[in-house]
Amino acid sequence: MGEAYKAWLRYAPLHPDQAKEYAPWCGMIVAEASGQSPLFAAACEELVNGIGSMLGRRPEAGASTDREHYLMVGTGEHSEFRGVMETAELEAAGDEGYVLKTVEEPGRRFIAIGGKTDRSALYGVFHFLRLMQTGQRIHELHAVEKPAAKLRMINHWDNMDGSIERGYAGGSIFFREGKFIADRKRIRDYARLMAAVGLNAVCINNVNVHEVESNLITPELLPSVAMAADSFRAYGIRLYLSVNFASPIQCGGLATADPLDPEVKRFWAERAADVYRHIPDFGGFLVKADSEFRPGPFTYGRDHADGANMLAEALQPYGGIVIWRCFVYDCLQDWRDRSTDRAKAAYDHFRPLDGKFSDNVVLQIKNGPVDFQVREPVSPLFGGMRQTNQLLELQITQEYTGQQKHLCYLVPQWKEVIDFDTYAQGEGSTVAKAASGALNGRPLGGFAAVANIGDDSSWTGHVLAQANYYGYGRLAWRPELTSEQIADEWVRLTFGNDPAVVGTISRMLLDSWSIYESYTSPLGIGWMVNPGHHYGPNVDGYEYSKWGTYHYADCHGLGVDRTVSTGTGFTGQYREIPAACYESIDSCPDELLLFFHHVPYTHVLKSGKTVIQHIYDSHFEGAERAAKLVETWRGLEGKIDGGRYASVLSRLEEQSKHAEEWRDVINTYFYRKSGLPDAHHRRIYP
Ligand code: GCV
Repeated sequence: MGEAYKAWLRYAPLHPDQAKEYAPWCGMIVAEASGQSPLFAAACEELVNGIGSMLGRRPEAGASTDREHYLMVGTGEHSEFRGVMETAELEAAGDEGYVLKTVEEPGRRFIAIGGKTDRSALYGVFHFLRLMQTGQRIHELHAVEKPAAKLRMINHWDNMDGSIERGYAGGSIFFREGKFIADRKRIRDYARLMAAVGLNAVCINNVNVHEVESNLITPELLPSVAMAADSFRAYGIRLYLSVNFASPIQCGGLATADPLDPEVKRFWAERAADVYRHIPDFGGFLVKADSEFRPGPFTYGRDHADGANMLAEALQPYGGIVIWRCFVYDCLQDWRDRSTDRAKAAYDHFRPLDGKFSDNVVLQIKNGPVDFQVREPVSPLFGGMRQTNQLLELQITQEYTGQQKHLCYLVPQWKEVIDFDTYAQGEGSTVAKAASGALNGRPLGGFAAVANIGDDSSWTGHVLAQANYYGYGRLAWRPELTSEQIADEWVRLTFGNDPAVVGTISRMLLDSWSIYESYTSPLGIGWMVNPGHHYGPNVDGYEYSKWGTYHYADCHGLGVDRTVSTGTGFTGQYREIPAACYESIDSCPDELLLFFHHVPYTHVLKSGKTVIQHIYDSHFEGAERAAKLVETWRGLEGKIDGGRYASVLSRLEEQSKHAEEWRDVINTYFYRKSGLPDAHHRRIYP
């Protein structure tokens, strides 16, 4: 495996000056814990290997009396470690957080890493190694870190035939040809990458659970699921499964899946007992129900609370949870019917059920109300639920954002989502707080994201798409990190600390969402993609379809009127302040104008341009900026290894060509519709 495989755990040899600074601290490791737990052992192994690789010399294991200078890794249980840490610090860090502390006492100088639990030690070690890799000082450390949310989860949309729904980096790392892949080395390597960014939960199969995968909860497949769970457990990650709501029929031989039927309840109770016999720390079930042809409680005249609570009851004795998706809408809509609005669906379905879900149910809400478009407003459901556990669902895999052929660093998009103020409980009621549970004092909550991982040797196909996975993990741990901080950190870990490399790649990442948006998706309109695979431009691809995703362009203008006064009423799902902002064409931000309003092409934006001129300008500029990415990358030749350089270059070249296609298709389409010329007389094909 090449450099790309190591991702953010390369531990490349450090510059000699840097190495000289760190070396005195890193000659010996004192372990202040039983050392028996696999998690603690993984932490120590990581520290030894990481330091060995960066400094060229592996630290020895020793006792605190052996030397004056050392690293101490420990847990709160151990008296020597506890003596170093203050109780308040350990409590502040909690069960997953950790403390990093440089201690200088007469006769001994050391850095203590760890916290209350073995998991704290593991996360602390990854943090410490990150400091070394990114060239930071370790002499005066005093950091207390705690994750923002309990659940920091990854959803894989992998099928057992080895394919991945919306996967752009090869086949599944779990399954091939209907079976689990026997060699689990790759899963272990993957779990390590996950733990390094603080992720603690993984669902390994697609939310669209097909026939074979329905059997993952049966005795036939549970031993294999248990082996996968073992690999993840070694890095503190709990395994979850997506389940088919119709399993009682599919694999239980029952005639119904009605959640209130006693036989159905018995079926799920038995399955839960069996799952926990094989995997005592199993996380729980992830469910897509009554959505895109998946079965659900509606078939039996029941609601989502009936469905979710029935599964929750089955898992409750074992501490398991149900993650129930809110991506529920009518996918057989009639495009002629302009009163139905897909954006309203999740709120309409779930808001009335607030307070009716069991405590071990978490609702998983997509970041946008429609789907994972390039630009959408935040789902109003985050401001609407007060008595329900919530999980923010993001999409790392780039279904609508260039499919890992185009560069699109998504962290800035996610930041806008998590920093969005719902005003649910006055100013400062951000999505980050709602999702983590902090806003409403909920017992559970957090973040989930659809993986962009496959069996490609780079994990993500586009090497720079690793930044999205990395960034998601870091945000789920610490939502207040900035896009810039995360980009800088990721580039240093992945490509080293050469300032020219760090500056160039960080800039490319930070500009990339705006570049992609400018040639694909003006002013929040979205969906102008080829149906089915969703790659490449097709302005009317979904315009007359049943999926509820329209732009309503005609010869006068375009956009969807979602106002309360004249449109679908969607803006009314937000709390007063955001609702008023989106309702008025004057206050609605330009970048979301066409999501909320239908306007003439001659409407003047806050930028001073007309809508049509904005469309032309952004598409010309977007294609130019995509071409510049290629040139910028070429400037890095020789500064990074040849393999990764060439692989990224070829994708940027494809992106640049494809951006021209986007530019010409969109510009021509709107020129033909509007008949309005480009003020700058650039080439638009008539
Ligand atoms: C897993 C979109 C995608 C589907 C996906 C669905 C979902 O519609 O195109 O592939 O299905 O979202 O999130 O359930």
